Amino acid sequence: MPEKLKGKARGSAALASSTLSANEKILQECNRLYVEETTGLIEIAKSLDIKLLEPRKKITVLLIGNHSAGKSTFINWYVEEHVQRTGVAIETQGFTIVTSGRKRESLTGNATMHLYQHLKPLQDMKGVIDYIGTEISTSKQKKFSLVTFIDTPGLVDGDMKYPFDVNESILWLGNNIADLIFVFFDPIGQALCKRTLNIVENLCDKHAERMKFYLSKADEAGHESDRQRVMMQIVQELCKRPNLNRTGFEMPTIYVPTLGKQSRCVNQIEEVCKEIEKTINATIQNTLNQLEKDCTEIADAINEKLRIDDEARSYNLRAKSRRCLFFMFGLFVPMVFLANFLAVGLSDDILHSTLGKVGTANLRHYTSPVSSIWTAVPKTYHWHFLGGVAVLTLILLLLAHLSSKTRPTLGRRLKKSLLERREYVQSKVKSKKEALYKEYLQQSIGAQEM
Ligand SMILES: Nc1nc2c(ncn2[C@@H]2O[C@H](COP(=O)(O)OP(=O)(O)OP(=O)(O)O)[C@@H](O)[C@H]2O)c(=O)[nH]1
Ligand SMILES: [Mg+2]
Repeated sequence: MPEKLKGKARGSAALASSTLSANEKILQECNRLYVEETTGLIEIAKSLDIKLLEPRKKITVLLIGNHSAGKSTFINWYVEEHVQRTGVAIETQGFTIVTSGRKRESLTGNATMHLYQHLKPLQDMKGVIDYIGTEISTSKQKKFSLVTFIDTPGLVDGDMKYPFDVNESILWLGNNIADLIFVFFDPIGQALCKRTLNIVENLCDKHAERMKFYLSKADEAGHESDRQRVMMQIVQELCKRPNLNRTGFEMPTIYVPTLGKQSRCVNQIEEVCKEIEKTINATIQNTLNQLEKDCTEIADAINEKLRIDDEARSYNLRAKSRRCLFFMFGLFVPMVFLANFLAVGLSDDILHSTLGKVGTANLRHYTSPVSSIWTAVPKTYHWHFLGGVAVLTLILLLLAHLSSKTRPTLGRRLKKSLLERREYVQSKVKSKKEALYKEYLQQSIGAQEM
C-alpha cells in the first residue's frame, strides 16, 4: 500500500477507535483476546482440549409480544432511525436483527447466517431462513452500539398461519441467544393472546431473570382508571399461569414519546433504557470475570500437563534403572557359572597361557563360591540346578524387558511452547484484564478515587 494511503487507513482506524465508547472498547478487546489467530485463548484452550466460547461484543435484546404491540416502533425510537416497518397491519412477519455497523445495509437470511454463525440452529427450522434478515444501522444513539435487537413477528391467536414454527423459533432465541427478553403487552389489541402467554410462560420457566414485561402504547390506554383496569386484567391473566404467578410482578407503562400524542400518563420508557444499560454493565463484568476464569483454567491445564510430564520423566528414569539392574543380573548369573565352568574345566596350561598365573589364581578364587554351590548340590540334581539357573536368567531378562516400557513425555519444543503460553495467559492476559477492569470502573468511580 502506498505510504499516503497507509497513513489514511491508519488515520481512519484511529478515528474509528477514538469514537468507540470505553465499554465498546473493553468488549472488543476481550473478544480480540479470544479470537486472535495464534495467541487467541480459544485456540490455546483447544490445544488443551478445553472448549471456550467467544465472548460477544454486544448484548442481545429479544422483543416479543402481540401483533401491533409497538415492538418495531420501540426499536426505531431507540435507534432513532426508521429501520423497521411499523403500522397497524401485521408488519413484522419474520425475524429482524437490528444492529449497529459502519454502513446502512439490509442482509438476507443467508447473509445473516454467515454473519451470526451462532444462529445456525435456526436454519434447521423449516422456513425460518426465508423469514430472517438483518438491518445494519449506523446509528450511535443511546447504547445502540452495544445492543443487538431481535424483532419478532407479532403474535396472534386463531387462524393466522405462520410460514414457520413461530413458537419454536422464538423459544430457541429466548433460551439460547437473548440476554434480555422484553414482552410488550398493549392495551388495545389482543393483550391476552394465548400464544404470547404460552411462549412467555415457557420462557419464564427457565429464564425468569431475563424477562421484563411492559405495558406498551400506554398513551392509548385512555384515562388513568382505564389503564389500571387493563393492567389488572393482564396481570391477572398472567398470574393464572402457575409459572408466572410470582409476587411483585412489575409492568412499567411505556409509550414512544415521539409519536406526538399528548398524554398525562407516566412514561417509564427510560426504565427500558436503564434495563439495557444494566445488562450491558453486567455483561462487561461477566466477560472480564470469565476472562480471568478462562486464563486460570488454561494455566491449570498447562500445569497439569507439565506435572504429568514430570511424573512420566521420573517414572521413565526409575524404569531405566530397573531395566539396567535386571539386565545386569540376568547376564551376571550365567557369566559367573560360565567363568566357574572354565576355571574348573580347563587345564592349567591353557589358563596360564591366556590369563597368566595371577589371572588364573584370581579367577579360581572369585568363582570358588560357585564351586561350593556345586558341591552342596547332590550330583543327581546338577542338571536340574543348571535348568534353574537358566530359568532365573530368563526371568531376569524378561523383567528387564518389561521394565523397559516407558511413558510418553513432551518434546522439548512442545514443553517450551506450553511454558510460553502459561506465561502469556498468566501475566500478559491477566494484566490486560486488570487494565480493562480499571478502565471500566473509572467510568463510574473516577480516576482519582482508584
Ligand atoms: N400511540 C402510540 N402508538 C404506538 C406506540 N408504539 C407503536 N404505536 C403504533 O402502533 C402501531 C403498531 O406498531 P408496530 O411497531 O408496527 O407494532 P409491532 O409490535 O411491531 O407489530 P407487528 O410487527 O405487527 O407485530 C403503529 O401504527 C405504531 O405507530 C406508542 O407508544 N403509542
Ligand atoms: Mg413489528
